[in-house]
Amino acid sequence: MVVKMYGPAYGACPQRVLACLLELGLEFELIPIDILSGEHKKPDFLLMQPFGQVPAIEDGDFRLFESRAIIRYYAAKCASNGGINLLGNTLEERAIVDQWLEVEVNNYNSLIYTMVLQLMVLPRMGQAGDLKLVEDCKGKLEKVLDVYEERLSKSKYLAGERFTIADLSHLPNTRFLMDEGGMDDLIKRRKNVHSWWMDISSRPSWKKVMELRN
Ligand SMILES: N[C@@H](CCC(=O)N[C@@H](CS)C(=O)NCC(=O)O)C(=O)O
Repeated sequence: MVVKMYGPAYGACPQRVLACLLELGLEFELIPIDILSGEHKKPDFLLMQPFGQVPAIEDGDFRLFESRAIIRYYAAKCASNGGINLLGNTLEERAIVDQWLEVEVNNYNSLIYTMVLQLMVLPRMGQAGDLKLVEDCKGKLEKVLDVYEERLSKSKYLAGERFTIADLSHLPNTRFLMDEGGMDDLIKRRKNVHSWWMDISSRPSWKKVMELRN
């Protein structure tokens, strides 16, 4: 069954799902949703994602939204079928993956989401972003990244020695810091975080996501 993946390939949350599908070698059809024209708020799409956000997937009769729920689902499905394992093998290994996925949502994404809103989204809507708030988030992100630096001095990837969905989930927002956000110094000043970024962003799956974006 070909997975239908709804969302623009330039969106951070759709990119998380695309990276996962590509990493797992799953066949999919990308169905572009034009968020700039408000297609994600139209009744047809609200049947897929009642909050009017991207991404959402359709896999036969099965529908799912929330990018991290989608990557957890496909990672678990593939691992249980004996395919590529982007989770741990034991309950404890999987719990560590979950722990870092939660850190990504609560400690990392929450700050970067605010910065993207202030620096990119509001100006595009003709409103001035709050640069003081951006500086505040940047200061908090320094502390979060200090924790990452320490963690990555002890293991190659966040959840251990193997690449997992915990690392994968960080790709879209870290790319924002490195490219559009002009905050690459936050990553480059930290040796272990920088090596980790160079490693995970050079995976063929992520390179393909970057190609799809264009
Ligand atoms: N927690 C959701 C967040 C989805 C989300 O914020 N998507 C953004 C694009 S990355 C979106 O749809 N923005 C348009 C809007 O919220 O109206 C997920 O991970 O899927």
